[in-house]
Amino acid sequence: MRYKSAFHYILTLMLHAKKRGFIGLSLLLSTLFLSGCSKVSELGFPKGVSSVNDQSLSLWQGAWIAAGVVGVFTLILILWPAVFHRPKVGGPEFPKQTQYHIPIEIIYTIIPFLIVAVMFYFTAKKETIISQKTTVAAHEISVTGIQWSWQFAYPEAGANAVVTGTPAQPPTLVVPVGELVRYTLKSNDVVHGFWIPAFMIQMQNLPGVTNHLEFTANKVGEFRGRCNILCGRSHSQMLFTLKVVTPAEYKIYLESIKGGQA
Ligand SMILES: [Cu+2]
Repeated sequence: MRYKSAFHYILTLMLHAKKRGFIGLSLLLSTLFLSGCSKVSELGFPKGVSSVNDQSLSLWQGAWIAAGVVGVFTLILILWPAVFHRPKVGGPEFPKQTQYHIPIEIIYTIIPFLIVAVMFYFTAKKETIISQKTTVAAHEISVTGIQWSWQFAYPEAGANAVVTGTPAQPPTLVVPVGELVRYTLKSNDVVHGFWIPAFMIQMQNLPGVTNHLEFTANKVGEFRGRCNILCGRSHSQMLFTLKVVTPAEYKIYLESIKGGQA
C-alpha cells in the first residue's frame, strides 16, 4: 500500500506540474541544443592525438548528438501519454483505438530511414578520407597478428628488424610523431583486430588478405593497443604498447633493431 500511495503521489505531482513540466522540458531541450552547438565534449575520445581523431571526432560527437535527440524525443513520446492521457473519471475505460494509420506508419518508416541515411553519408565520407592511400607516407611498418600476440616489422631498417611479442610479454610498437606511417596488416592464422582506442583506429588482420592503413601520431607518449576480434583462448592477452617518439628517437630505435629484436 505504501508503494501504491507513493506512486499516486508522484502521479499527482506530475499532473499538477503540467504547466511547469512544459517550461522544464523546453528549458532542458534548449540547454541540450545550446550546449550541443557551442562546445561538445570529446565524449571519451581524446582530441588531436592522431590524424584519424582529427577526422573521426566530429563524427563520434555527431552520432552522440543524433542519439541524444532521438532519445529525448522517444522519452517524450513515452511519457506524454502516461501523463497527459490518463483515464478521466467517468470516461471510457479505453480511449479510441487507432490502428493501421497509413500516414503515421509511413512517417515512422521514413524518419528512421532518413536518420540511417544521414549517418551513413557522413560515415562513408570520413571513411573515404581515413582509408585514402597516399604516396607521401614517410615510413612503413608491417603489423602481423599471431595467436596470441603481435609482430611488428620495420622494413626500412632491414629484413631482420622484427619485434615479436608473446602473451606474457606484449610488444611495443614504436612510431615517430608528426610523420605519416603506412601500416600493412596481415594475419598468420585467424582474424585479429588491430585496435588503438585512443587513436580511434581499428582495422582487421585477415589471413590471406593484406590490409593497409595510414595515420600520423600527433602526440608523444604511450598508448594502449589491443586485439578487438575474439581470436581464441588468450585473446585478452593480445596487447601491445604504442610508443610515440620524436623522429630522432625513432631513427635511433630503427638502428637498435637492425640486427633483430631489441
Ligand atoms: Cu587476436
